[in-house]
Amino acid sequence: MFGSRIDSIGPDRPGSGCRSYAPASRFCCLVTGLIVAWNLPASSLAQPQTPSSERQSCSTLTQNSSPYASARPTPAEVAPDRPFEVTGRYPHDQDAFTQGLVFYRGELYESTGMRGRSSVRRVDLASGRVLSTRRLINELFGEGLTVDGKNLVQLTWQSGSAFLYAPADLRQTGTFALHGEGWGITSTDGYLVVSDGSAELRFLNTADHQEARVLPVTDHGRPLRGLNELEMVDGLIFANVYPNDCIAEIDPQSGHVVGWVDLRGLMPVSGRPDSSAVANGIAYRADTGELFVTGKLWPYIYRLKLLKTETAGGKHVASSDRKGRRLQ
Ligand SMILES: [Ca+2]
Repeated sequence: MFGSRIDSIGPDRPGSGCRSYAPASRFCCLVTGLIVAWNLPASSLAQPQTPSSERQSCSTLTQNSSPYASARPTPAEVAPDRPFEVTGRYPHDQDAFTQGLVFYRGELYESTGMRGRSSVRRVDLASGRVLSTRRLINELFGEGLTVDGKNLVQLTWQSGSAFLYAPADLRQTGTFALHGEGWGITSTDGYLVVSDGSAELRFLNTADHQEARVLPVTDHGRPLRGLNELEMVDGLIFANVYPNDCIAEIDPQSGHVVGWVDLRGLMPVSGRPDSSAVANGIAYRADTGELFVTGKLWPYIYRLKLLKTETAGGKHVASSDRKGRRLQ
């Protein structure tokens, strides 16, 4: 079982199925709320579906899917992968074309897309049950979701509008005009941060939704296109990069990619309904330091513990810090 694929893990009891992707020889399993860790040979944790020697880094993969392919990163230019452990797996509505995922006061909220199927919803993490939902009109395509301090804020794709909702009952409380396309959104320090699939993030003042600044995002000097669903994680902007299962860690001041969370192998391609079912959905619980990720039409939400890293021999490896809260 330890060396098997994630889809061979047992039934969907919350928190019962777990394994590690960290390169630091560690496997964690949550059993009745108690985490027990064993040190296992690194070979037993190997997860990639292709040999590591043939596996492209997220830096290379995302650049290869852009017009900048000729400027392919050299090994020295590849931002490091963030080691992590998978500490839980939860059922997720497989009809949900996930575009946004966020926690607010311990409750999980999700935005779904596709015309005629778009919604904002409150979800029970443990069971995957949709507790309440607000559907968008058929003409609208739901996109990213965040909280501005008291309201949920949901983007739409190409209709030039965003909506505010009361978290308690998903009652619409407002709307505002959105310039250009809406893809992902998160919030930080008085700003809403919006992506539109380009290599730029726009910071909007939370109070009046006016654009305050534009942040070009680069990976070793190369524009990183396809920025999608967003989440603030310990001062960094995490971004799903469409259409890959890679999360970029972005410095909000410089726009530089400082690391990657490589989700390839988390959800087997064979278990996806079609090619649109890519990783998209990041929600962070700052109180526990846990990251929750999913994808469009994925049957699961995964709980990850990010590991603190140290540099050893030029490579980033997981340290013994079990809190996983602080990113370096
Ligand atoms: Ca998010």
